[in-house]
Amino acid sequence: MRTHVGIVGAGPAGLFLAEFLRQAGIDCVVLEARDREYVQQRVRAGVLEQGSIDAMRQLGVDARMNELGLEHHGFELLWGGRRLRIDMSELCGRSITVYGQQEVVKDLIDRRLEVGEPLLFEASDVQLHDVDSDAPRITFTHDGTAQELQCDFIAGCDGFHGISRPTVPEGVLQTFERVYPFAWLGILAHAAPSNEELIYANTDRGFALYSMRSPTVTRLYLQVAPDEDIAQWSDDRIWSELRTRLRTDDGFAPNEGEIFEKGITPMRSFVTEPMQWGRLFLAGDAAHIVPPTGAKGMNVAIADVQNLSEALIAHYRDTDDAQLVGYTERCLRKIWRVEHFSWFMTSMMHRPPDQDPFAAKLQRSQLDYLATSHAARVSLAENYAGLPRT
Ligand code: RFL
Ligand code: PHB
Repeated sequence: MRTHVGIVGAGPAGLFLAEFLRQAGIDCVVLEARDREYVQQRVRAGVLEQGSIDAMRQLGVDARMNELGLEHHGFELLWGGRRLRIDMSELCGRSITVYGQQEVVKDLIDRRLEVGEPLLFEASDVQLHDVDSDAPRITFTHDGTAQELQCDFIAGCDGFHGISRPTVPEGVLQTFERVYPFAWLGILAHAAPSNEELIYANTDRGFALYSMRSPTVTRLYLQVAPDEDIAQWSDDRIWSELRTRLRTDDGFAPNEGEIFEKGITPMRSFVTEPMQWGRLFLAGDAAHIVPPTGAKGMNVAIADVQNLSEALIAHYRDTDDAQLVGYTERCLRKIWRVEHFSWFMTSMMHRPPDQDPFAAKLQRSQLDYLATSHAARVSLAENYAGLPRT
């Protein structure tokens, strides 16, 4: 088999890239380790920033998002029993849309299969070869048959635990990392949201996040220990902890209902530089991770592949490789802004187990500053709503 671009991974990065390239007349083959059902059911992100909405619209895969997505003009911070609303539309003229990552993934998979372009699920033993030559190859097994895909370029869109990044020889990549001393326990519940917007809560018992997926489904998170045993969290215990952490002086309480999904997510900041080696280009979680407090991971994955598709289009259409050469530099401008913002939101809202009184006072001062300073709120709003690619 031969193609222009071999794409490893059918998460948001791989699927967006495939559709951007297809619409520009560039062939690609997408190889995905998991089955279709698994990929479409995997519960993850929920917040799309404007650039990601625009990408869905540009590709014409926005029909269900327009119907089911929930546009939010603001979000709330909660501490000391009081809520502060950050009015993004007023502060920076932008909004976000709550639309589950698995819906985005489903829309893109549907499109790819509708147009009959190759997307191979359950591709096993995927390996990259001759990546630093002009003729890179991917070998894999599909339907019990060993296969080889010859490509011009390979896009490593296979997430943090994929095989693309480890293919790069030692010494080429530099990594930057922070691991946080806490994790998130996330649930989905059949309960109508009792607040229209997201609430990020900083409490003595740790962080909590109130979010939603639809008019009948609430998404909630609790800060827990990194090695937390989920078996210790009965539904009753989860609701009781959520009630306590999300309590406000004005009487807000989450509606409760049947919990139908439960999981624990570790928290990490991670960047690898450069994001390319030879003819391999890394994109999305394969190259960088942010803690989910800023709601940025999927958005920055989409921004990466917008950059990569523009670079590949310039290569094929104009025989101009300047953008391919500059891919890492362009991506990293947005990534480091997002890394800083995600670290900042995480640090401001969580209670590390070893927090000393000095750190607690700084945290409180930062929150009070937001309550009293328009400039501080503008900065928070524009980062949360997402800064444009440059
Ligand atoms: P993905 O989604 O991990 O997709 C990678 C794909 O590659 C496949 N794969 C392989 N395929 C072939 N061969 C191999 N050897 C392979 N190894 C792996 C995998 O099966 C998978 O299908 O990476 P991608 O595309 O870069 O997308 C990144 C996003 O998924 C991620 O950043 C976000 O989910 C992060 N995130 C959030 N991002 C946001 O923008 N807004 C949010 O509100 C938000 N909330 C979250 C989040 C992530 C969370 N978790 C669970 C990590 C909330 C949570 C709880
Ligand atoms: C979600 O709804 O899953 C969600 C929302 C905001 C975040 C992270 C996750 O910061």
